[in-house]
Amino acid sequence: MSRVLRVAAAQLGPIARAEPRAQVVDRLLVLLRDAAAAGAHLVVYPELALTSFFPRWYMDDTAELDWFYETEMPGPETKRLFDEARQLGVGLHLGYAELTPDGHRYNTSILVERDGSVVATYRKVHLPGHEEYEPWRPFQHLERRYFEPGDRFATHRAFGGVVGLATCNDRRWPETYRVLGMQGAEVVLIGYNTPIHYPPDPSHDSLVGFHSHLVMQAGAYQNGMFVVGVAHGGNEEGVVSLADSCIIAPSGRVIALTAHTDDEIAVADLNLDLCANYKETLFDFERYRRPDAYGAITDRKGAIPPP
Ligand code: CDT
Repeated sequence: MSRVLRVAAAQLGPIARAEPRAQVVDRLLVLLRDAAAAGAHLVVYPELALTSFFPRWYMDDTAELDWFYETEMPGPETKRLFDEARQLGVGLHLGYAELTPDGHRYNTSILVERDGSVVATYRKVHLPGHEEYEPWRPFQHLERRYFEPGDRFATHRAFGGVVGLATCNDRRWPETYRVLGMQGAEVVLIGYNTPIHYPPDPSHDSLVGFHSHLVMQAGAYQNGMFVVGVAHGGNEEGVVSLADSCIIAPSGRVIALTAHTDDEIAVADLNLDLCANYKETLFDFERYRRPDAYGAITDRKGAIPPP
C-alpha cells in the first residue's frame, strides 16, 4: 500500500506591524479550511507566521520587542487554530518567535499531528543577518540580535513517514538536508521570509527566486526527499519579500507552486514511497557515500585554502 501524504503549503502575504494576532489567526484559519476542503492531511505555514517580520526593525525597548514573541504554544490567541485543526483532522506546521520562561529567544516552528499531539519543535540553526543596528541599510535584518541559534536537526516519525524541519536560511546550506537525510527524512518542511533586496550585494536581487528554488530542489534530489517551502511574502511595510512557495519531489521537480504573493495554498500529493527511487539507487548512502573523504565538513568552520 502506498503512503500518500496530501500537503498544503499555506503561503502568507504581508502582515502589517500593527495587525493584531487575532486577525492573523483568522487568516491562518481561512487557509486551514481551504486546506481541509482540498483534502490535505497537513498544512504548512511559514516562518514567523504570527506577526510582521520584525527583525527588519531595530528595537532596544524589551517590552516593544516582547510583543512579537510567544511565551506558550498554543497560547491564548493560537489555541483556536490548534483546536480547529484537530477537529478537521489536519496536522499543522507553524513558525513563531519563542520566548522561554528563562528568557531565551528562538526562531521556532512546531509540528502537530492530525490528532492534535505535538510531534516536535525546531529552533532555527542558521541565523542570517547581523547583531547591531547598521544605518546604511534600507532595512535591518537583526535575526542575530533577536534570536539564539538552535543546535540540532532532527527527524520524526509522523504522518506515515519521516519528517524533518528546517527554517528559511537553513535551506541555503547543503548540510541541513544532508543531516536530515542521514536521519532518513522523507519530507522536509521549510518556512521562509526572504527579502528580495539583499543590501550587502544587490546583484543577488534579480536571482532571489531562482536561488530559493535552486537550493530546495538540489536538497530534495540529492537526498531523495520531498521539500515543502512556504513563504511569508509580498510587500510588507515597504519591504518586498519572495513568495514562490513550492512543493518539490525527490526528482528535484517542483510539483506545486503558488501563483500570487498573498495568502494562498498550493497542494500536492506526496507519495513517500517515491523517495526510495533515489534513496535506494543513485543516492544509496550506505553503498556510495565516502564519509572518510568528507572530514573538512566537520573539522573546521571557515574555508582553509592551500598556502
Ligand atoms: N529569514 C531568513 O532567514 N531570511 C534570509 C534572508 C537572507 S539575507 C539576510 C534567507 O536566507 O532567506
